[in-house]
Amino acid sequence: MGRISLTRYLVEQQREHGRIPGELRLLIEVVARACKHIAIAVNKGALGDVLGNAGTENVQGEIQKKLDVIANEVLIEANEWGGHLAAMASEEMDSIHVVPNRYPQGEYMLLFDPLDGSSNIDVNVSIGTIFSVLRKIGHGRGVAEGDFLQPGRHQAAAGYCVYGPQTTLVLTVGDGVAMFTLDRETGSWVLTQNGVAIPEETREFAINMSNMRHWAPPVKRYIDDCLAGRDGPRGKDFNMRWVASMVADVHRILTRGGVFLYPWDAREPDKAGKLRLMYEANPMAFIVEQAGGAASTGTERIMDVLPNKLHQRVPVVLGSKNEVARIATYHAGP
Ligand code: P6P
Repeated sequence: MGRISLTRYLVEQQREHGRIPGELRLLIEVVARACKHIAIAVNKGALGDVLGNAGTENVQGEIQKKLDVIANEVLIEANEWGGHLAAMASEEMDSIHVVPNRYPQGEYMLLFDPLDGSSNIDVNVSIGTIFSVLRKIGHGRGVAEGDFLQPGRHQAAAGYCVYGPQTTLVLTVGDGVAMFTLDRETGSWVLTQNGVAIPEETREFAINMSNMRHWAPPVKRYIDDCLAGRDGPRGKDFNMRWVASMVADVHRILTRGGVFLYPWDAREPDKAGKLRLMYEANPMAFIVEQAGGAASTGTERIMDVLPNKLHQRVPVVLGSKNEVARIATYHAGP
């Protein structure tokens, strides 16, 4: 396959399928360029002043890493002047960031986790940026937080960039999933996989096992059955992976199948789970479904969840379709 750049892919998608209007193409290219800048900062590591804590907390009450703040600023500055966005929302910001009046506003709204998995930054394990694109509802410059509270099935696009052994951008606009690898010599994103398909069956699960005693019974029973292996109810042995970086775990599942679980647990019973719906679960659910997988809370499709808060959390079960379906039956059972 001759080298196809991200720009050519987007132009040809628009020409052949009409799914990427000019403003959305500009948005995706701007986000992709911002991810390149974040990749440069991430790759500096100890050589740049980018490791360690920023000395601040985010809306989640989490200590911010310097790279959390840097990545957030890169995405805000890259996207606010182009005229393609009306507003942005970020895991790292309490409230939405409306495009300043000095710039034209566009028809899209961008949500992102600027640097997911930041607990892995200082130990040199893959991390990533996750983004979700919604269409602005209503007209005029007024944008409120409530305009963001749309179910995931309304997303116009979603993607992530994984900063790992390769820097890879994964994208869907609702017509399958494409992967682009950063060619550092030319600085361009090159199409390296198109029509990504997650195997429907798997023998690999991803969950933080240290929380086992806090899980609800359906999750405990599901994992126990996997651990029982070929002599147990599943009749086959399972492998386990947990990177503690959602982007890395999801990328592995897109590449070779598997199921990822971050369920509700009793450590913080008032919270629905750890992961956030609007800029982690929804974009990853869109990507996984577009690759033939499934994404559920355990009891309902993630992309059907009606949001009521910008930073709300949700239990997440996603990956190989048949395994996600099985886990849903454990939740539906006695
Ligand atoms: P734990 C990273 O902080 C994150 O939000 C996801 O990327 C990851 O899957 C999860 O939390 C890891 O959580 O409790 O295993 O550290």
